[in-house]
Amino acid sequence: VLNRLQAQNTGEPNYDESKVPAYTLPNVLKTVTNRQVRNKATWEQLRRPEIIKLFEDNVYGQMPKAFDRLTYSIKRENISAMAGKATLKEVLIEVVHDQKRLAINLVLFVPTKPKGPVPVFLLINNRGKENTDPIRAHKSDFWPAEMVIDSGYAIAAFHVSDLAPDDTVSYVNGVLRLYPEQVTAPNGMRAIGAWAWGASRVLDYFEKDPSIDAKKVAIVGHSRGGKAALWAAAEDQRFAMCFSNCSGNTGAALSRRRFGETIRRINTVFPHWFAKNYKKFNNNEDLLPVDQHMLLAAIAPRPLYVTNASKDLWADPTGTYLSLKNASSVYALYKLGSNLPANPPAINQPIINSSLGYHNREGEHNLTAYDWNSFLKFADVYLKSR
Ligand code: GTR
Repeated sequence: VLNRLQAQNTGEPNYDESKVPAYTLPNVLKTVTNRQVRNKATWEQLRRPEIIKLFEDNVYGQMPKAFDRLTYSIKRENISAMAGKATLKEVLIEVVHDQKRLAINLVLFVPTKPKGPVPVFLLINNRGKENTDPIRAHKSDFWPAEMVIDSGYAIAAFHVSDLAPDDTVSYVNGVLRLYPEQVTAPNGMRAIGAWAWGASRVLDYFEKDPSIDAKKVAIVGHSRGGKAALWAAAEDQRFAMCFSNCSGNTGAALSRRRFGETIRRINTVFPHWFAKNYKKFNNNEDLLPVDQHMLLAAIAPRPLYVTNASKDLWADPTGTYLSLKNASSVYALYKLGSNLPANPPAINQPIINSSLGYHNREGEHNLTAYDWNSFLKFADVYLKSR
């Protein structure tokens, strides 16, 4: 205990499993009025909305649902992109609210001559814009568009800076201009919420694009983008599938373990990511009415794939797997996820045969071809065949 307190006071991250404090997770299947959830109906009508509200009020902030209108225009189309394998569309999505306008730039590749509307992978790009180069002069494994097209899926991406620049000061210069009350509210959304909000607006667009099967949209994010991907999928049940890569603290990893990154550290270094209320839980994890297994559970019964990288202890691979395992009691209400093993699989052994998929890839904190290759296998099972 002394070691943990010392660690918290000095801000040193703990990487020693023996120093993980004893903790009790909030029961995902018990309502705030202490009612045990035994079936899908009680989960969907009572407990799930409760959990979403707890995350809104205490962690990510509210998700504004209303806006005056959404329009789009195709800025550029190339029907023979990727040497004829795909059609490129650069789409300008505009959201107007209270006479203010927000532009989201979407890059979208759709396989040539599909049999019908195709499923799509949508990446929340939190890295350089060159990763999603529409011209394909720059290619990167962070968004391996050719590989996804070759597998028969469409692939799309938007950049987080369109919604909220990833900066402690200028994060307000995006969607928060349309909802200024969010900036001052203790439970107002900030950057991570804004990115998730943007993903839902892209999904609004997909619903209007006949080449896309909007019932089969997989949301993908890495690290801070992986936190936003989970929040988007939890908030917006239209997302069919979620891939959260190396999302760590306030992503897929359990906060109460205080292993690697902590709530205090994330709120200190990234004060613009989460609701103001979240700061109450700095060094105070046990008081949080949620932990991250409940966020994963809120995605049920939709297939969810979570990853870690073996050298990325900052994102707590063990705590991530435990979080997934603890979400499985909700998937079990749908008779899903029961085959998730009790213990984390060995490195480079993806779990594909469960609605709760997982791998711990060898290597560093990153989104790589290995990760995408596993995502495609998982999607082939749960998205393509349906
Ligand atoms: C780190 C941060 C993590 C994660 C990561 C990333 O600095 O502490 O929570 O978001 O950045 O986004 O790559």
